[in-house]
Amino acid sequence: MSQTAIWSPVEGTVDEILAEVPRPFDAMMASEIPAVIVRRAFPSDHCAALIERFYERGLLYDPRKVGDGSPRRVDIGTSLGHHGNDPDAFYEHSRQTHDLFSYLFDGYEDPVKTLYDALARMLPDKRVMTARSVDGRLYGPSIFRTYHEGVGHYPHYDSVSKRSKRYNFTVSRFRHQFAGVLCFQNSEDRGDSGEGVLYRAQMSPAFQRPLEERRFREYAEEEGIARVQISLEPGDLYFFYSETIHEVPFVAGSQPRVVLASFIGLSEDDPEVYLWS
Ligand SMILES: O=C(O)CCC(=O)C(=O)O
Ligand SMILES: [Fe+2]
Repeated sequence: MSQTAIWSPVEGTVDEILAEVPRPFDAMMASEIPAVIVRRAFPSDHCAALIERFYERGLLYDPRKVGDGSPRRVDIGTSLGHHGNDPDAFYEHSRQTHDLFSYLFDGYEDPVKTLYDALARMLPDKRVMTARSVDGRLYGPSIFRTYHEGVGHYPHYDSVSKRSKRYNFTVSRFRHQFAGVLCFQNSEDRGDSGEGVLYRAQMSPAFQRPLEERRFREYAEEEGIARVQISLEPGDLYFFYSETIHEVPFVAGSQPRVVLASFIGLSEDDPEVYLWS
């Protein structure tokens, strides 16, 4: 595929996406496109019903009303980033997540399966599976993240091998890292807040300073780096190369943003693709 004049995501059903870009993950890796968006991948009424269930079961709550009231992200699932320093605790936490997810979606479609199935269809020559340790212990398959007011991500990139350097985890074997994000609920202020932004900038040492100084947004503007905001409705699923700089502008307003997200490890010459959170 040649350089596109405008850097914009390819979107539609999986079939429509594949008709336009037969190898979407190669196209994202080459920065030809920022992302693919599978529209209506999951029923939006199931999103709303599951969120209600999460609140009823105490899995979701407003962090401003508990403890010291400071805003933070509320997760349902296991995060390697949070638990990776203690591998045994990480695998035990993951085991509990698999247990929870085995009944949490009862009566509705399984959104984790939606994410995995869409990915498998776009990578037909790979075996898509939950990441596992050498001795077969599973990582968390995916994670629900809830961003209340004042919560987001400054511009950053994600790479277990290149940034976190967790070489004691099997996922560090992959040369490339992607992310899949399924929107469950948007924040109410859709202006700039709470919707992912991708920059046409793959991680390079030149970006280290502006990233650390948290002025990458201004830097990108000065340097004329293209950026695109990914607008999603509940049930829409997007995939992007997470070694590309991206951010989630901080949520404004009282309704939190809720997504289901997995990381994806992939190498050109590896028949397996691992997902984790
Ligand atoms: O929630 C998003 O849209 C992106 C979050 C993020 O930074 C990631 O999944 O790496
Ligand atoms: Fe990220």
